[in-house]
Amino acid sequence: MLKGLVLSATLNTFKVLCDDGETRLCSIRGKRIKSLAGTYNCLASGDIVDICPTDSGKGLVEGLCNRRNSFGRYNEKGKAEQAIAANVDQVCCVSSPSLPPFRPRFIDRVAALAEYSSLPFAIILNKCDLGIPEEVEDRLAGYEKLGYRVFRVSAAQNEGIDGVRHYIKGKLSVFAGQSGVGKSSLVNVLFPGLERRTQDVSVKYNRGKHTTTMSELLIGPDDTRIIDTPGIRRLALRSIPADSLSSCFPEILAQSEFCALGSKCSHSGEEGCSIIGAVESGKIHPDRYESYLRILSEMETLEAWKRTHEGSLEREAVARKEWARRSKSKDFARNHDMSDMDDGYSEYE
Ligand SMILES: Nc1nc2c(ncn2[C@@H]2O[C@H](COP(=O)(O)OP(=O)(O)O)[C@@H](O)[C@H]2O)c(=O)[nH]1
Ligand SMILES: [Mg+2]
Repeated sequence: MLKGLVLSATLNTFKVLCDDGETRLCSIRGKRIKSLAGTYNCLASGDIVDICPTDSGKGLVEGLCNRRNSFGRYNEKGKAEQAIAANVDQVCCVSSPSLPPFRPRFIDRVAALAEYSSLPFAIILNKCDLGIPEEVEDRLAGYEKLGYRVFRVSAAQNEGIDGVRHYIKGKLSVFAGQSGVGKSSLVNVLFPGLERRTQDVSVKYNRGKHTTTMSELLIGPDDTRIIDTPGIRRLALRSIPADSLSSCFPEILAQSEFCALGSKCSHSGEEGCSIIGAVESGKIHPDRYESYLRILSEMETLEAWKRTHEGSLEREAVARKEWARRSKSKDFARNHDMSDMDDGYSEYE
């Protein structure tokens, strides 16, 4: 049995660097790993696994070592938590000042996820050769004030790269960001010789196309490792409980100790809550607060949906079972036209 590091993962094939130095294409023995039941993809780049080598260049995953942490999102299509990276040391959100446009709300979500896993967070603003508009500089200054590192770079012109190189040296960093911001281009300048595929930003939609279709862990000099991720368009934060969200915004967390309403306060407009005052006095950036409120209301909508539908989903399951049982009986089928029974369930999705 060998230990191995998962470099990339699709639903059922995993590229694993084993500790004998060989990279093997592996599948999972028995098709599933118990501890990950219910998640969208079972293994993620960065996972440490036990491998039993089989044919040359192939192997079977026998087990998964406990994750130190994982970075991921809720996959709307698969309707389950999806780990994009595991066991990372830090999270870097790659952004661009334009092409695709700067999206601070997206950055706020990535930052909140990093905070939730207690991981250091940094912003790499790529494409600085395109110029940095003043409002983007303002926002970046805000992030720096929060203690987040901000790197202004250009992968195309090889500018500002040394700072990033130093920051990621000897660590495992996940590069998250919208598609087209230049994550793969950055990996290419940081790890020359790798030649990751990059692709022109789709001009029509002014947002990137997806070139990188799965996360991939890449290894450079000095034990520096990067997980290059596919462009993320939507980042649903369902893994964070609603009442932990305020602690994922350091400036809200810092002010919440002054909130007269105590730890039960959701800081979303309760009378007597001191957070609004902190927004008004400039201690909390109004736009960060807006991000907080949006994520919170998303979470609360979901919670409310769950509460109102819990009963009806159970009833629905019972009804469906009963329907299946009865429809097996021929008489029943003959007496019932089934053509309009197709899809009364989709409204719950
Ligand atoms: N102007 C400019 N374009 C860049 C820079 N870095 C990457 N690009 C371009 O942006 C597009 C998307 O890059 P890519 O690395 O595939 O982005 P990814 O989807 O985030 O991996 C490509 O056409 C790159 O040539 C940069 O620093 N400046
Ligand atoms: Mg890419």
